[in-house]
Amino acid sequence: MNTASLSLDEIYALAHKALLSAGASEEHADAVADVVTRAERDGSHSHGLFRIPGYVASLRSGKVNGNADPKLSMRSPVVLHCDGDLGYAPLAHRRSLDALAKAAKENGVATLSVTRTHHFAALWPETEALGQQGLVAIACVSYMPSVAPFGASEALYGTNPLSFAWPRPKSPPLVFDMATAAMAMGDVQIAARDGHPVPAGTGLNADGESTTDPKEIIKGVLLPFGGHKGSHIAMMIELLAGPLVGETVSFSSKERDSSDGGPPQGGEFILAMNPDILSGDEWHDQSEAFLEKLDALEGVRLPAERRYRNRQDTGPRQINSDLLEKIQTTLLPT
Ligand code: NDP
Ligand code: PYC
Repeated sequence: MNTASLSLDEIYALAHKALLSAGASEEHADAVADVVTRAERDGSHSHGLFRIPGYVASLRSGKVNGNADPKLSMRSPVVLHCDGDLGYAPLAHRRSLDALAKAAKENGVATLSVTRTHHFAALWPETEALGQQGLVAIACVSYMPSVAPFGASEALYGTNPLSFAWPRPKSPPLVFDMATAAMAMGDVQIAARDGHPVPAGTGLNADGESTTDPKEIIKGVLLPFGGHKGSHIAMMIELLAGPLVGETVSFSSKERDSSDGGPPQGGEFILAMNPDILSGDEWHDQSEAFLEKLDALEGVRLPAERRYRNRQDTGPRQINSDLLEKIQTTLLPT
């Protein structure tokens, strides 16, 4: 794979310019470019610049409102709702997460439902931000049918990621963020682009047969991780990020979608919990002892450790040359 070296500032500038020139407002371009840059910084390549062509396509098609004005409202002291106004999720997060944190800190537990939004990013930016404020957080979104429920060979579930954050007194929060598909679609697409096979069990071809060829999986279906157990977690996310928040499940999101290659309209469910209220202020003694024991086990590494380590390197990042050329030649003003 040919790559080019870009500083984090250059990555931000490229994303920001492409979004602005496709019609995003300054606020949206900044919020999305920030999330894209942080993904590249942390090594979350499938949700960094790789997503810019999809973001631009959905602005150009008019599906996403580049001038969306997300509005936060309180349905109760602990139930917050953000109407995304058909824009991208990162600006809705900027306008809602501090209020969610405040409600959870005061009341012990609070939820944020985000509706009429388009989520095309990793989920750790939202859970990590809540973890940094001393809260336990869970977030999930659905997508478009790409994953066959356990036992089926037809897609119904999205790749439906789930992220969890746990605050730590002396270190950054413990965070995991994972698709409930055996592999995120973005990583399957990157493997197809780079000509790499994917592990057996990732998906099926269009005839319902197991394959390690990512191009065949893109024409067929992904499988859930962990057989029936992962399948049920994907089902739960369909319900939490759809009907519970007042949005659609993946299946209906696709029916409404214009197939422009960008993210579908959908919802997000975020739960924040204050362990000081739920447990009392001794909670971290036990959790720290547990996490230290876990971390000390031979062969174990804690989730987010890789990202946090990557983050310490403030130098340039290697970006796929074809992707860079595509953004520079077709998505920027001439
Ligand atoms: P990975 O399988 O790469 O990683 C999942 C989690 O496990 C991460 O927290 C990761 O931490 C951790 N992890 C990975 N390898 C190990 C290991 N060997 N030991 C311990 N922990 C490990 O993620 P996915 O490919 O499933 O998902 C990638 C991204 O795609 C996510 O950020 C997700 O939010 C995003 N996504 C977004 C969607 C959307 O609709 N917006 C849809 C689907 C996915 P670490 O990061 O430190 O490696
Ligand atoms: O990688 O599966 C994925 C994905 C879907 C939407 C955003 N990322």
